[in-house]
Amino acid sequence: MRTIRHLGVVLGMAMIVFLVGCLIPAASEAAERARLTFAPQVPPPIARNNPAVVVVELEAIEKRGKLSDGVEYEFWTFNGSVPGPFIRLRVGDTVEMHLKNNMNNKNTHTVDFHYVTGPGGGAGVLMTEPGKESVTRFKALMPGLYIYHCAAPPVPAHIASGLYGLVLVEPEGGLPQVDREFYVMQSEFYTEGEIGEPGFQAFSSKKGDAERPEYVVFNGRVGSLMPDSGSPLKAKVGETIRIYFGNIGPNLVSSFHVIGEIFERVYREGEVPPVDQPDTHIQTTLVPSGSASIVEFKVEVPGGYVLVDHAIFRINRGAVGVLSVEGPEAPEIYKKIK
Ligand SMILES: [Cu+2]
Repeated sequence: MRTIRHLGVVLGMAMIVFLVGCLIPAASEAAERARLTFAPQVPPPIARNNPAVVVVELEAIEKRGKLSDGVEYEFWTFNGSVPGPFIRLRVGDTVEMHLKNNMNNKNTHTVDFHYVTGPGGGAGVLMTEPGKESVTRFKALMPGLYIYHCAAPPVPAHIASGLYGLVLVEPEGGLPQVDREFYVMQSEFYTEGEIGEPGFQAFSSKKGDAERPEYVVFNGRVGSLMPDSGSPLKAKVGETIRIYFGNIGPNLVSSFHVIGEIFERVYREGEVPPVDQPDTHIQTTLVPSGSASIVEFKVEVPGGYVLVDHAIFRINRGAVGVLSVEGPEAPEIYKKIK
């Protein structure tokens, strides 16, 4: 009898421990690791409808890579890629930010996040020497599509070398659903040799000062968004497309245009849908250096749609890509008669 009563007490205590164990995680914010993607891929929409603690891990890596066919450049990258990863958050999230600076790097790096409210957008507290790691906490106060970039001195050289990317902070309730989302970022490269000059090309601070780029590209190199690139943009007739378009410059303003399409909606300079009165039926949209816009459109006719900076001589410097659309012809919209 005493044994049974003793067992009852033990079971009761175990039940209390179990219940407390269940209650503790529910009482604190859920922590999760941000799912990062490389251009032109975008992470899936945020599924939760409450803020969370989100761990974001970036690593500055300096490495030589291909800028164009036969042309190499000393890229400074986040996580090995130019542009750096796309980071997707929700308004109200607390970001636990980890910045590593690879031990083989020669330079100090940091990040200025345009979504961060506070001095330098975090650049001061994230300043990190090679082989070190910095950890910070930032709260995402406002929804938007934001640039992030290195801001270690000399800032222009660090940006011109490839240290930038985009952060999307979703509003409460998320963004309206679309069929496909793409991540495209425009930037310039200032090389000692003229465009096309083969071999390794060092960064030219002089050309940066003069605002005379040799290359103007989408997603970090010439041809990254061409059909044979290994990361082409593809869609099907009838689908809705959303492009998160960033322009880091470092000098030029972009006149972003998709040949053969009209942007049904444009959200300028970091604004995100839904908004009461979006800008509609836009042919070309201006994206300042250090900003980003969202464009949305539906593809009705199959074929190739060419992404350009409509300051059109820049297509000769690399600012060109293709969205390939497959599906049935639509002769009621588009047809050759003779
Ligand atoms: Cu840097």
